[in-house]
Amino acid sequence: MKRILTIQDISCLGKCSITIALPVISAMGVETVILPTAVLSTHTMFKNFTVKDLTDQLIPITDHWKNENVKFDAIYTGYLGSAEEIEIAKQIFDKFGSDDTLIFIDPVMADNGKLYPAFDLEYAKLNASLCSKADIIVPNITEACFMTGIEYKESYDEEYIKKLLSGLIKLGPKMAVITGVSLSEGKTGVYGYDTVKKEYFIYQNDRVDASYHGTGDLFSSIAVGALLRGLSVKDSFKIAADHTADTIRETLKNPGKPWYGVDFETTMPDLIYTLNESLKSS
Ligand code: PXL
Repeated sequence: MKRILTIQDISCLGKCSITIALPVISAMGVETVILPTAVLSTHTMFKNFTVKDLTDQLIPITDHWKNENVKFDAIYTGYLGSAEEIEIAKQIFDKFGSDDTLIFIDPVMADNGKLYPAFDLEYAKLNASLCSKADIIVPNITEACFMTGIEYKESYDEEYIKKLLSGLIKLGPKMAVITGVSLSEGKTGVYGYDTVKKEYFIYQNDRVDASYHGTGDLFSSIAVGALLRGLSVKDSFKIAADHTADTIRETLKNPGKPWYGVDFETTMPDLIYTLNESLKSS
């Protein structure tokens, strides 16, 4: 079984970061080791959330693993709470990374043209430097703008997305995949560039007109889980995009749906079915 390390916070209530990554990636058949950067009462879209920072634990915990000779097939970072945590994430890549370790970075910090409350421009620059170490980065358009210095646009064309991709690739990752890219009415999906194959790839599905917190974490967890199970990059991102959209659709049907996250628990059996079917035919 492949083993992944995911580094992000635990938002106890909120269905995001580790409370999505751990159940989803584990259910996909990949051993999921967690390194919690902080424990929050909820994610930061709630008012008055509490935070217990765990930055001082990151080195001792990973030193212990290193002494136990633990190896990881992939390291996946999501929401990192501070500049110091970004620096420590870089050290952890160096500590455990080898040519066979997939470094997958979701530079969670912004959406809809704005940085999340905890972050500033300096943090965005540091996130850009973290991305230089990645095999795959998966920013949304807003995050891509903050990291490349390119102006954010609500309406755009394919040329604009290619310009963002080229800016992201200059940061140094092997592959950049921009999420939430809508190139025609009623559609949305991903647009990526692979520097090894020197090719663009695009996948669009039907847009669901609702936005929920944690859907980016669901998308990234599925993509990295599928990659570790051996699916191709294109199939992994297709499953991630389709399943995230299906989960938002299912959530909208639930009259008692929470405002703060999606019902990924309801759609988990479908995800595992789709994954198994894709593995059979790949
Ligand atoms: O879903 C990303 C995320 C993760 N963790 C925390 C957050 C957010 C987004 O706002 O606040 C604590």
